[in-house]
Amino acid sequence: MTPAQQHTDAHTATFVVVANRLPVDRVENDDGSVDWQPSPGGLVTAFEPVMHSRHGAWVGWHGAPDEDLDPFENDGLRLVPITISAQEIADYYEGFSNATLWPLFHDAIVRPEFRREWWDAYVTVNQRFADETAKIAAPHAVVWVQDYQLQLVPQMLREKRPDLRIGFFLHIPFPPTELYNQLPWRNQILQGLLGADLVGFQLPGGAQNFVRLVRQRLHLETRRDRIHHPDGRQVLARSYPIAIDAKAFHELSATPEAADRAAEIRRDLGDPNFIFLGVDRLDYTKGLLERIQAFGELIAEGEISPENAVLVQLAIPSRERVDQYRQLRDDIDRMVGRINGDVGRIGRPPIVYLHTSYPRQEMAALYRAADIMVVTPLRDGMNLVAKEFVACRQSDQGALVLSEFAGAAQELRQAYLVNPHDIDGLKERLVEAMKDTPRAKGRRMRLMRRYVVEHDIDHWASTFLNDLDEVGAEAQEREMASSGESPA
Ligand code: ADQ
Repeated sequence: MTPAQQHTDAHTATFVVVANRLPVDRVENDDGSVDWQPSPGGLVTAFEPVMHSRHGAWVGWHGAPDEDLDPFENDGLRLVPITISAQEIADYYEGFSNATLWPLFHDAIVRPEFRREWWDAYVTVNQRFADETAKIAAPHAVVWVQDYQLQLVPQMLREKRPDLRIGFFLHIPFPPTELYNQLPWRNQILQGLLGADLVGFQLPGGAQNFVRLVRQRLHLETRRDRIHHPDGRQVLARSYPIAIDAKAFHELSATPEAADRAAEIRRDLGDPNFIFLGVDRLDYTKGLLERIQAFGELIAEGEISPENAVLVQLAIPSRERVDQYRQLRDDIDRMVGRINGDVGRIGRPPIVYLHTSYPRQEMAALYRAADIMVVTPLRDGMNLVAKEFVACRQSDQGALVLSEFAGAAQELRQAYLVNPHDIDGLKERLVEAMKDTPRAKGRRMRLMRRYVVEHDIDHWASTFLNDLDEVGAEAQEREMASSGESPA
């Protein structure tokens, strides 16, 4: 790093987002030069307005192991890359984050593995994120730490920089106490989170689980959503259900190009009466096998005819070096192959399975083309796909079949709610969503469309940041009162 960079990078960012990944992906041009492109579906849309208006910086890993990169600017965003070694990726990311915390926080659908060397790497990498953030944050800056990979950062950062206003948001569910208590490092994670002034969760239940654990395990005094920290601070634990840029999605799906593409997709699928659609990261939490099984049984029993219905399932490849994910991919391949094979006719298969990632425009066209969106996670913090589908509707038609175990079910109450563990119940709901009258569907969709537009991503980010400012102002008042000064 040059001395000039050191000077500009030191203590100047008044707003900092800290996340495992930077919001960009590296692309190599034909001439060998390197460019950075915004990652698809990233969180950056939520932060863009504040990032620009508040001199923002983003701290995160750039995606390549063992590589030191200097901070750089991209598209007006200041990006601060964190170096992570290949061994740390295996232990901190694939290990502790994705084979310990991810399954534990998702109802232990898959058995979480507890390994001491993974924990050690988690501590080391969290400390590195905290150290780098401490170097660039301006005095009294607002720092917003994201997600389960970085739960120790708030406390580590506060130790170095008590002047900062620290927020934390957990994108996945916060588990019930009975499950959480399996974690050998349960107290350390709670203490890590308590370094924040405001700890945000997707749902009120998650916030309540956290407060209860803090009381039971750390014996701190709590009152509703407020925790009295022994260092004199008050920490707030509240829910902020995450949202999408509903207007942008709607506009993308409303273009003539999207209309043409949606019509083309329909034609290519053989003009069925019903297009069922599933869109997921390939993850065992998403209930893909349950959904495919239910659809397959309906086909086998003749409840759904492959002549007039098709299930299009997109699965974006994910965490392919973690064993359970490889296993799931094989299981899905086998199940889809069996169902399509059993239909035993020449022509179009009842399930079109695409194991790839698509650009946003294509996603918007698919959402527009779909008649019945099927979202069946066994547990999900929120699930943005459900909201994206609703935002892309051009009229009040179409149906959303949604798992009760997705955070989104607490907001999209008018969806066809379902328990995905109950395959018969799921089959009934799929048929109901298909056979309901346009009027009944319209009533449901109208309310959900209104909700998704009114509660968009700007609303989410500004509610969180306003609350964080408020906690900050309260803390300042308390400090002044205790030092005998009167507030300005
Ligand atoms: P995820 O588990 O990744 O997020 P989700 O909320 O559904 O789950 O977001 C997935 C995103 O990926 C969506 O924006 C979707 O459009 C996109 N996507 C999925 N398949 C795709 C494909 N084949 N091609 C292109 N894009 C695809 C975590 C939590 C969620 C929580 C979010 C945000 O697990 O519960 O909603 O964070 O907080």
